[in-house]
Amino acid sequence: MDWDDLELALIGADVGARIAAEVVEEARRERERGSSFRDALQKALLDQLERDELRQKLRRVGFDVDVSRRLVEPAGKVLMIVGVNGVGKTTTIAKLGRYYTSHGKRVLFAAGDTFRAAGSEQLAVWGERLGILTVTAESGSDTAALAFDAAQRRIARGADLLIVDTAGRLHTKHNLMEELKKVKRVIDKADPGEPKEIWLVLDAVTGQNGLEQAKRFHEAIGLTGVVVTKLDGTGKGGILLPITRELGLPIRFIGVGEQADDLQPYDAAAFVQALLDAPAAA
Ligand SMILES: Nc1nc2c(ncn2[C@@H]2O[C@H](COP(=O)(O)OP(=O)(O)OP(=O)(O)O)[C@@H](O)[C@H]2O)c(=O)[nH]1
Ligand SMILES: [Mg+2]
Repeated sequence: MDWDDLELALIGADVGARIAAEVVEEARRERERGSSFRDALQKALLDQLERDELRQKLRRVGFDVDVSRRLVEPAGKVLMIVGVNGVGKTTTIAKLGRYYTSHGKRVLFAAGDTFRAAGSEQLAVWGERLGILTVTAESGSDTAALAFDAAQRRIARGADLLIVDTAGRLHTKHNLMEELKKVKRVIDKADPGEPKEIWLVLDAVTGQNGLEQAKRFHEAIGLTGVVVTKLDGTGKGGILLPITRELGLPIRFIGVGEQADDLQPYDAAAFVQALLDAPAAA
């Protein structure tokens, strides 16, 4: 593969034209310094993903920080999950519930998707399966009211983490984004300072459109992280580069299937490996 092919492959993996050009340029320089093609590319990709300077420094002096063994600790007690329709929000919440309970945390769910009749029930079913109490409300009722109730219940129970589901919405719909802001405000009323975490769920298959979604949600409510789902169903996933680079948002987890265990803490090095091994970059 020559440099032009590589650039096209990166664009094909949804890295975006500008970042693809930067990666190729840096890989080229590395190659000139004597690295193998693969090592040069790996280093160039990692540099794009590793915004954490300390981690970069540690890596340069030979320490490999293994994030997969470290608990991804949420900053606060309430985590709100947002995103467009069908990206995998509710399934991700189930997976996060499994992850955090298996790390000894007491978790509570709020089935905030009161928009669809089955939305709330879908999470309640997961909750039952996982042994996690799910606060539900009737469909058509107010998500903010449910979130308020759930935030109070978390405090009363002394649970470590409340994860709040929301109905899928288009990032272009003003009134729907206003509704999310309201949910956020109301949680803060019940539990001042919360939610400290608001994670956007992105479907890897949506490619560059995912960047646009992330920008809009970020502007509207201030995201603190991203979960990228369905990486099992695509050789793409390059969208992670512009998200960390252009938005400066950390990727917290990746989703790799439909079961409760199909969630992995995000590890830049492992991700780059997968990108290199993906058919789109082959
Ligand atoms: N292959 C694969 N499928 C996934 C993954 N995450 C979620 N799904 C599937 O994607 C579909 C939608 O998932 P949901 O969790 O219902 O998505 P949602 O964002 O809550 O959807 P709405 O509430 O309707 O907006 C389901 O069939 C899930 O099983 C993943 O990481 N890999
Ligand atoms: Mg849902």
